[in-house]
Amino acid sequence: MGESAGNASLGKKAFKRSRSHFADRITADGRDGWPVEAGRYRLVVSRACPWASRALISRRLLGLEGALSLAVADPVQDDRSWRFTLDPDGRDPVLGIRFLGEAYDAREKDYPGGVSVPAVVDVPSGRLVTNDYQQITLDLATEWTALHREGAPDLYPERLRGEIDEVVADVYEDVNNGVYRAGFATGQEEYEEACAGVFRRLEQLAGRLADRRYLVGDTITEADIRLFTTLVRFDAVYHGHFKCNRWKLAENQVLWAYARDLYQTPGFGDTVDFDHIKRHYYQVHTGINPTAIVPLGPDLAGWLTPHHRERLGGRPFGEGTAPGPVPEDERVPAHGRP
Ligand SMILES: N[C@@H](CCC(=O)N[C@@H](CS)C(=O)NCC(=O)O)C(=O)O
Repeated sequence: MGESAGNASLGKKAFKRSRSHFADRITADGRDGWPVEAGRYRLVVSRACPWASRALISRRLLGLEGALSLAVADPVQDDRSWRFTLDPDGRDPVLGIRFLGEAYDAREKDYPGGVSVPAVVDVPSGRLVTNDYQQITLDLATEWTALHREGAPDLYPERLRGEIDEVVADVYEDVNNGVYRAGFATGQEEYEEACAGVFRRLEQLAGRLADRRYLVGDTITEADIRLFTTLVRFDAVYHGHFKCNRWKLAENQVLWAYARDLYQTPGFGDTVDFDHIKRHYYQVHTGINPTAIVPLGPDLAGWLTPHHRERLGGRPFGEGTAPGPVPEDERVPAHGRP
């Protein structure tokens, strides 16, 4: 069950994110029955979803577009959850299904949990393999290496894993999930505790990033991907809709520059659709936005302004290189970009 289902049942209980139910892993040795194989799997995302966006970014940075195809769901779910209404006839052209739930059903009939993205589906059988968003990106980085592009960065370097794991645990608790706890709080105290935690952690991260370009080591890693997906949504949805409004990202010099630096790095900003992000949050969470009105702002032009973070040194891709252009059929439409 995802956070929207939590929203639908806003009761007295604190917001709690459920664990992914389908946690099979796609690995080089295929030990769970799902070996890494070019063309076999389809990554289903919503560009609105921060958890799915991690996978979108990793796939681009690692150059897996040709090996792992992509389905983008409509940002606005209906009562059957994620649907492929952006595709001709409302059907995913590869899986042939109208709702992501059909792949969940093919895997486990009458599965009682929610239908969530990201999801990786086995194309030949049409069955869901995994919706384990915490593991999917780690596996793309470490298990799919045979299919990485030439010059792909190491997003989860072995010698830095301890530090990355520590940083992402705090980022998850207070930032990635902290904004949801604030946004879906049903009591003043619960909200204040979560909101204060978000900003306490962001201030600590700003301190860490003041004189270093990236969170861990001197290259882009999994840790940056995970922080970025929350930061890029911050002023557009978390500041207003989730009431995380002590300050805007654009008012924090360090984090705003850090986020712009990543946004302007190939593989990050080119996956982001602000139109999908805003419509999803404001239209789907009617428990906290009953009118479903989508605000006009914020002005997105700032995302493209110079960030000057090169002065801190760092090598975005380490020994590797930047990814090439976005495949034509995956380009984010103009109204979703600054
Ligand atoms: N798979 C995780 C996290 C991923 C997640 O929450 N994704 C959201 C979108 S951002 C989702 O698909 N929620 C289900 C829904 O909205 O129907 C979960 O089960 O909580």
